[in-house]
Amino acid sequence: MNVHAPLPEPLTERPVSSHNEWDPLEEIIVGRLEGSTIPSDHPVVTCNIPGMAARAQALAAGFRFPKFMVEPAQQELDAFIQVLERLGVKVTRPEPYNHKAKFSTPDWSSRGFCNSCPRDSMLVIGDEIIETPMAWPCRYFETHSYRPILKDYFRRGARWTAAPRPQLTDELFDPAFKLPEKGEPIRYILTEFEPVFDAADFFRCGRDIFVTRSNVTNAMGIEWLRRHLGEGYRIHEIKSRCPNPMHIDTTILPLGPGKILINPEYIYPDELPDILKKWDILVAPEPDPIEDRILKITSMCGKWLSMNILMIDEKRMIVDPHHTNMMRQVEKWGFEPIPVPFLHYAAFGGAFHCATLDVRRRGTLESYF
Ligand code: ABU
Repeated sequence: MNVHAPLPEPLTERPVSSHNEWDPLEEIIVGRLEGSTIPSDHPVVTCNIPGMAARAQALAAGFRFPKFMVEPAQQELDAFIQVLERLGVKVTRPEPYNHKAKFSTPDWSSRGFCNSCPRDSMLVIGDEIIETPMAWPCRYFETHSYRPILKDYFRRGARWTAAPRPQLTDELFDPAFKLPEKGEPIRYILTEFEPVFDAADFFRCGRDIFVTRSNVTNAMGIEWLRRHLGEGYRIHEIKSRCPNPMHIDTTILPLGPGKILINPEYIYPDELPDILKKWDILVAPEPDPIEDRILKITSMCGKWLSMNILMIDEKRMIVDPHHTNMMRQVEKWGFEPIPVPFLHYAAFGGAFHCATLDVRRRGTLESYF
């Protein structure tokens, strides 16, 4: 199969329609880097950023990301968009936005961050797009840069919801929180003061939706989504051993019906929900180490970003060519990797899955279990 062959013409007229992570991709929102600002200092931010980047973030909080970080990431982003378009996928972009502007609630003030990762702030379930109640104060107004897109989808028939806007006052954060040491039970910085969640802590397999709790998603947030979606969906919690969990898409991700990719450090197969144990469990290979000093210092992400794959359909996937172990392994499993260099984007919070939000995939709502 020619991996650059465009997808067949869309069959659906719905502006938002996506039920899983692998149906043929028709339209995707891709994030933007213009206006990116180093996140304002807060314990919920620093607890999730790796050592060196966290120290730099604390010193430079509220300043624009420097050019030497933005420019190479922008080049990679532009090339990624070209690949998607060549594959016949419609690419939709948020507005450029001044994330450096200071904003306040009655309780606190902050500057913004960026809209590099639409995967976090919006969750697509079928024809509904849900703005999520995010726990990072600097992301409080992040969806505003997507509002023109959201209004357009809404005018064309999509359902558009915003979860209850959280207060993000001190009661939400455990002041005594420390990252667990090796062997200690996993704990989280969040209390159950109010529902919060990032969309990237969930993945969708039709009527079954899977979630990991994290330092940005609490039990109340998961329960809010469960009640909101009602009886048509089942939400299953997956136990992760990640000591600083933030987002499911470097821990476990479905690659197609019956195929689940797992991070062997964070997921123990015998602890998976029973329904997932029946799927083929594909163990991600050890990530290829990143030796470049600047990339290592500036990354906001962990080494398992090699797993942050975007499925174009059940066979084709976008993978970073740096991760040769992953490229070779997915080929052995019968997939067709499409290599796109993207390592510099890690400084802005992710790779292909994080940087995108698939709003339309051709397919119907199904039960895969
Ligand atoms: N937003 C996904 C990246 C999280 C990680 O560092 O693994």
